[in-house]
Amino acid sequence: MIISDGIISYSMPQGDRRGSDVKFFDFTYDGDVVDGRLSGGLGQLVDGVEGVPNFRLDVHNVGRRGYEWVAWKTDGVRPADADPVEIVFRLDAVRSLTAVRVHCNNAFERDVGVFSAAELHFSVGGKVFDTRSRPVSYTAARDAVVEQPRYVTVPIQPARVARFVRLLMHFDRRWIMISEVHFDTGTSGIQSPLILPAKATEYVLPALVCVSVCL
Ligand SMILES: [Ca+2]
Repeated sequence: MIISDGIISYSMPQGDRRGSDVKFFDFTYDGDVVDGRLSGGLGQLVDGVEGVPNFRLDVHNVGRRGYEWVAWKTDGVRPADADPVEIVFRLDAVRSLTAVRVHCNNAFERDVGVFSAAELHFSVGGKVFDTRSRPVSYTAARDAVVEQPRYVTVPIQPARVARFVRLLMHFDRRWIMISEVHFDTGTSGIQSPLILPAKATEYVLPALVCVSVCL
């Protein structure tokens, strides 16, 4: 099984089709796929492969154009009125988290854009979120100049301790298209992530040094 940044599984809706020939699915997802929902597994969001700007290319010759991207579209409503895309991540242990980084396409000429806003909700046990802390809200500056994909960093300050993270991404344009998600883990000065027992009570840490654990 792939393990990236301590992520042992993520759950989310399956990606959408674009036209008749391009599917922005998570093709390598190894969990359950039921009625368009993925749960309990890992796939292309943590495989280390980033998408290229032109999502209509098959740059790796896998027989699928845009293979690196997983994408969702608004369902006939204005982007501002569409439900956000929700992804719930399960980590291998309770960790202190200082940022989430999402690799996004911004091909706005084709109605693809970085999310307008993101929210992060935290839980130790996975059933109840935000019992001891408020969600993190982040507003992304709209870029209508550069279409190049980029990592969008959602800072978590102060750091939050959690084993489950719910990420909500709000639409800015008709499509949200992502290819990687990474978590940054705070440390207390040592070169290893702070990992607490799963039974630890959720609490807020003071601001810590942000050290990427992207492997
Ligand atoms: Ca990927």
